[in-house]
Amino acid sequence: MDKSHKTLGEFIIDNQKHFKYSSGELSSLINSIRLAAKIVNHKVNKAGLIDILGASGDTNIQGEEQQKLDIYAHDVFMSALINREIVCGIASEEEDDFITVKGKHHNNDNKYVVLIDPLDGSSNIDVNVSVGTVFSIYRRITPLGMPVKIEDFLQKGSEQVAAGYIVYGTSTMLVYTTGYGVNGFTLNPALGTFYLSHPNMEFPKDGNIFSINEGNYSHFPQGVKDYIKYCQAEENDRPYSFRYIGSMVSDFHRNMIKGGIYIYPTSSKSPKGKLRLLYECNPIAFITEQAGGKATDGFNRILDIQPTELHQRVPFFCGSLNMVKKAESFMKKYP
Ligand code: P6P
Repeated sequence: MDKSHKTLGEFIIDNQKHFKYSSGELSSLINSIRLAAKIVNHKVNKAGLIDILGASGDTNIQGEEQQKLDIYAHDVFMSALINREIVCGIASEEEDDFITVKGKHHNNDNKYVVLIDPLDGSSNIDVNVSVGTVFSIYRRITPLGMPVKIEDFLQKGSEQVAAGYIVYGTSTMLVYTTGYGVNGFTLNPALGTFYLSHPNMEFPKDGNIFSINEGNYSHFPQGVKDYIKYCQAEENDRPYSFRYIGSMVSDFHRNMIKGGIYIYPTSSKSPKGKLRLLYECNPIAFITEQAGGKATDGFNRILDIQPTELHQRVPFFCGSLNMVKKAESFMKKYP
């Protein structure tokens, strides 16, 4: 099986020409993420056997209880990214502010910033449900040689040069785009090698899976309530299925393969939504559009939103083109 599949390393080399800016730096950056993914995967896969389950006793800037594996994953990705002379700054869900990386010559001449959710869905770790890492890569916009600034991180999602996720599921996959389509790589744990298993991934234009936490139904905007009722209506020519894992990366990955829509709307409990624009919605939206899907906040394209703060939240409607359009048609009735 593995003989017929290109490795991630070979794929990166073959597609080097696509990285319009990079003389290999972006390739090296993807390689550092590959390494970190293997290390985190190794820990995630044996979480029940070592003292890495449960809460760390700390909370992040969102006031959310940090899991031990959250912090472990954060530390692994930080060291993998910092050790390569490519990144000048990193923003992480687990850090209040961004991290400046001066480089080994302390001259701030690295070109890329990375924004990352080291372990999304981490509340699922203790119950053995899949979790994920999401990352987003930009070129800095402030002058080389100067310390990175907040505006390097607050760029629109349309400016991303690469984005991807790792899903630590029944198998571990790394899925990413550099703006030339979406490709998925599956880890062979015996060899420690990622193989190209899902070339040129495409979001089905239609689907019948909707992913939303219906427990919050009474708190949803009326447009979302109407869309849910539409999906559940008897007269539907195609019965919908409700699938919600509680781990956005896993729900998204399944929907991209089978067709579907993931919605995390505003609610009275989450007035701006729950998902973070910079290191969850933007990278997933980039991948979505590259695969032919659609990602909005219910009204506006996610990649066009001008960020104003590092950890800002937005409502998120993401998935098959025609399903998102349908959901938006209900939202538009209640602007
Ligand atoms: P709720 C995980 O914390 C996450 O950010 C997403 O991965 C997931 O889809 C969502 O939150 C789950 O949130 O409020 O439905 O439990």
